[in-house]
Amino acid sequence: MPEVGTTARTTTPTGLPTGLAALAGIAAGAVTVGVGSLVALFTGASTNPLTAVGATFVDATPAWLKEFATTNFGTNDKLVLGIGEVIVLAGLAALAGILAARRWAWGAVLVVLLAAVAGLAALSRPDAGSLAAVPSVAGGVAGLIALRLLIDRLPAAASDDRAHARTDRRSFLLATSAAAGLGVVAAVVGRSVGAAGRAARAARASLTLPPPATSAAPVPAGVQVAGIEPWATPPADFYRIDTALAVPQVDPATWELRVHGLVENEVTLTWDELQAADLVEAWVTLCCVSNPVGGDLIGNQRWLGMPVRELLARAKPHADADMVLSTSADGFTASTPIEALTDDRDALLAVGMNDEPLPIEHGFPVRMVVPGLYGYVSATKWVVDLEVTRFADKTAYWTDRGWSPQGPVKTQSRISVPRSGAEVKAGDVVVAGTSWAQHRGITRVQVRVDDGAWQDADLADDGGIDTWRQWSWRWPATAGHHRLYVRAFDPDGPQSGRNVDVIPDGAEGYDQVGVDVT
Ligand SMILES: Nc1nc2c(c(=O)[nH]1)N[C@H]1C(S)=C(S)[C@@H](COP(=O)(O)O)O[C@H]1N2
Ligand SMILES: [Mo]
Repeated sequence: MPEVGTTARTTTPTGLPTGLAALAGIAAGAVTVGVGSLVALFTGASTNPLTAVGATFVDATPAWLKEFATTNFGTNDKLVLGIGEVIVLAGLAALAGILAARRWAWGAVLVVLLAAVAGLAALSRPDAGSLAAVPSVAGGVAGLIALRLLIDRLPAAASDDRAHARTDRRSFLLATSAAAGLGVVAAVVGRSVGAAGRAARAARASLTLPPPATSAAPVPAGVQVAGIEPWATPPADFYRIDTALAVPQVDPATWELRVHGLVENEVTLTWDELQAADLVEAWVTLCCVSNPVGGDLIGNQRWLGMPVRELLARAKPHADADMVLSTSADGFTASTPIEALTDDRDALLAVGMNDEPLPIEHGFPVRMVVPGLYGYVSATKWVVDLEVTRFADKTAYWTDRGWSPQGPVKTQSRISVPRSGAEVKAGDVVVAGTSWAQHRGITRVQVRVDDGAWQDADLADDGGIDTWRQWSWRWPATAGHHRLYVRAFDPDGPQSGRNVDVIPDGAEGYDQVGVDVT
């Protein structure tokens, strides 16, 4: 037994206050995380030990678990992951405390192991620098010191001197809560300051985008149906989907986009060269393959960017290339058919959204936007690399996790009003919503009540084939419980009514709402 104190206390295993030892471990764990988070302010948010472990876990997660997480937690999946991580860590830290109270070396080894796992995770991130493990090492050292100091102050469970025992206990609890409190504050400060991304934020704030060489055609006022979601999604409400636990911080001054692979000329595009190109403005509706029928992982915005086609023309792809693998600063990849990037559609290296530089979490400074394809195969944010290749030779991030290598958007519809479960009065009821078939266009929308006949809805004005289209229908509602269905048509015919899950290449089926008419 190592000495665990010099005052009168028992050192027999049975006499050790296990609960207090666990508390000491948890406090030391908080110190570890707190110090790690503070040091990560200097080495980058992705080197934060909790973030690095979480990100490694995300990349290693099998498709079914990820699918479960997005289905059940939606865009809160990152929060749920963070909470899960803290719970697991608290358990392991408590164990380290209990072990250390019995035999110091056991507890110490567990702390070192945990720090080593975090450090290795940080070093293995695609955007890791040589200092990536420093926060984990610093956190581990601080955690070891804290653990030792607290274990040395552990009061005995059974003591003859009750007054003495009480002061011992009080001073231990004070030291433990101080350590835990400081650790948590440091972790919160480290994360919130780091997440805000000072460097990228400052760069973004000082930017002015050049005007478009080709402006988007004016949007007809009649694209909007009254009383439903805005046709132009406010950037703050634009859905966000990515694998990044720490939003990549990319400085436009050092940003480069390398084009290589099956090309005649390797090309490297800088921010200044991108700004000097003829920029195009286009309204494009972006949506996620994980969007369930009726879901809201979809948004429509005006993007500003350089056509990818022009950059590829400089590189001169070989004739046998059929795919471009785009890679982000944090190692995400997407496989886009080369045809979608070289035909006449507005496939953009986007720098602007809604007349402003891209929001940092939507890909600042440069992302891809390709009309007609789901985001996972086209919309790479924080893009830094384009490899011209073949579907037969390379696979992208989600394809390696069970999703289809190709992801054209499926024609879909959503009923926005009335809401599911609504109670409405008999008589004229407005049924309205949105349909999309990017790069094909919506030609017709129909609504069905219960098992009645399909009825044509009124289409709102058209914002172009790359955007969603709103519609409305006046329903002569009769008393009772009714179910409303919607389906859209593109130039190839009606959308699929089969119920198909989102994996592997997007959901199919009719959106429907149940309504009580009184
Ligand atoms: N770097 C990076 N880009 C990414 C992703 C990602 O995980 N990492 N996710 C893609 C997916 S699945 C979608 S649906 C869109 C979402 O873009 P948004 O967050 O701007 O709405 O980004 C795409 N681009
Ligand atoms: Mo997505």
